[in-house]
Amino acid sequence: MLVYYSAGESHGRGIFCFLDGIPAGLQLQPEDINFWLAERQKGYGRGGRMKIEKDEVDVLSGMRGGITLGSPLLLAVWNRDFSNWQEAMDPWEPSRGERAEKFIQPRPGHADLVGALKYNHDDCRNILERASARETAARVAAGAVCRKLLGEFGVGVAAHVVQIGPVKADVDDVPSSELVERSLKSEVRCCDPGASAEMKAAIKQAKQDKDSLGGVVEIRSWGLPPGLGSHTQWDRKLDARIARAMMSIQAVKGVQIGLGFEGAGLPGSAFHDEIVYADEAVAGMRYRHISNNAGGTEGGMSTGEEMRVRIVKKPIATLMQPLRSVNMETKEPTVAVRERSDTCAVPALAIIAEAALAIVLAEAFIERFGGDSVQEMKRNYDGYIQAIAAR
Ligand code: EPS
Repeated sequence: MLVYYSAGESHGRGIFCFLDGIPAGLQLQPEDINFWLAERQKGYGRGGRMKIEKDEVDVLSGMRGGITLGSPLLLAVWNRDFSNWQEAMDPWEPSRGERAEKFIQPRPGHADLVGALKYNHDDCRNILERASARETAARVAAGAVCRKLLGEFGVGVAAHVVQIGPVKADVDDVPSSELVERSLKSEVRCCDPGASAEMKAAIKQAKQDKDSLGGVVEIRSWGLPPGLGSHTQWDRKLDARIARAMMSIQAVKGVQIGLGFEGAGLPGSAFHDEIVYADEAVAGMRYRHISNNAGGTEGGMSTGEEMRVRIVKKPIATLMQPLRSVNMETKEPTVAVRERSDTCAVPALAIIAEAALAIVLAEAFIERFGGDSVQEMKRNYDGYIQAIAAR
C-alpha cells in the first residue's frame, strides 16, 4: 500500500507531503527531489509568485543517512511568501494587516463560490488557499521519490506539452528516450521548436489581453512489466487509477489513454494492436503489440508497451480582466476578484502530471512486487519476470 496525502495553504507556512509505503533502502539525494521542484517552478507564463519562491525539500521523517527507512516520509516545502502573509494567515489571531481584506467576489471557474457555501465561510480566501495549485509542489516531491523507486526497475516517466491555447505541436514521433532532454530545453516544455515559439507568442498575447490559456500535456512511461493493476475490480484497474490521479490535478478537465477520444472514429480492425511473438524480451515480455493505440493498458492492466496518457488543463480562472460575478455580502452584481496569478501554467503541468503518474505506477509496483525493502521487491520482480519470460 502506498498512501499519499498533502497538507498546507498557498500562503501559509508551507506545503507538506505524507508518503507512506515506500520500501526501505531506497537511496535518495536532495537533488533527486529538488531538481523536479525547481523544474515545476519554471515555464513561460508564470506570474510574480515564482520569483519569490525557491522550492526545496525538507525531509522531516522517514530517512536516515540518504536511505528511506520504510517508515512514513514527511516532506516539507516551506513557503517564502509566508513572511508577507504572516498576519493575514495567522492560525490563532484574526486576520490582520494589508492582506486581511475579505475575498467576497468569487472567480468563475475557481473553487471560491462553491467552497465558501459548502464550508460556510464568509471569506473565499479560506477556500482558495487550499484549492490553489501551490499544492502541486507536494505532488512533485512525492513523485520524485516514486520516480526514483521506479528507476530501480528500469522504468522511466516523462511528459511534454503538446498544445497551448490554439497552438498544437507535431511531436508524435519524438522517441521517449529524447523526451526529457528535449522538453526540458524548451521554455514551454515542448519538443517541437517551431510550436514552442508559437506557444510563447500565444502566452505573451494572452497576458497582454489580460487573459489566460490552457493546454494539453502528454505523459509517457516505459520499461513497465505487463500485469500492473488488475481487471478484477473497478478500483484495481490501472487506467482508472491513472485517470483519477490526473483528474485530481488542479484545473485538469479530461484524460485519455492511448488514442482515447480519437479512437471513436476508427473501426475495431484499425484500432486494436495486433500481437506477435518476438525474439527478444522487453521487461520479460516476448509477446509484443505491433502498434500501441491502447496506450499501454488492456483490461485495466499494463501490457508492457509504452504508457501514453494525455490530459487537458482549462485556462487559469484568475483573470486580470475579470468576468462577471456577485458580491457575496450585498448580492449585487460585480466582477471577480483580481489577484496576482499566472497567465499559463501548462509547462508546470507537465512536471506535475509526470509526478502524478509516477505515484500511481509506484503504488502499482509496490502492490504487485511488495516487500519491506527495495531488495525484497527486486527479488519478487525478478521472479515474476522470469516466469513471464518462460511463457
Ligand atoms: C495560484 C495562484 C498563483 C500561482 C500559484 C497558483 O499564486 P499567487 O496567488 O501566490 O500569486 O503562482 O502557484 C503556485 C504558488 C505554485 O507554486 O505553483 C492559484 O490560485 O492556483
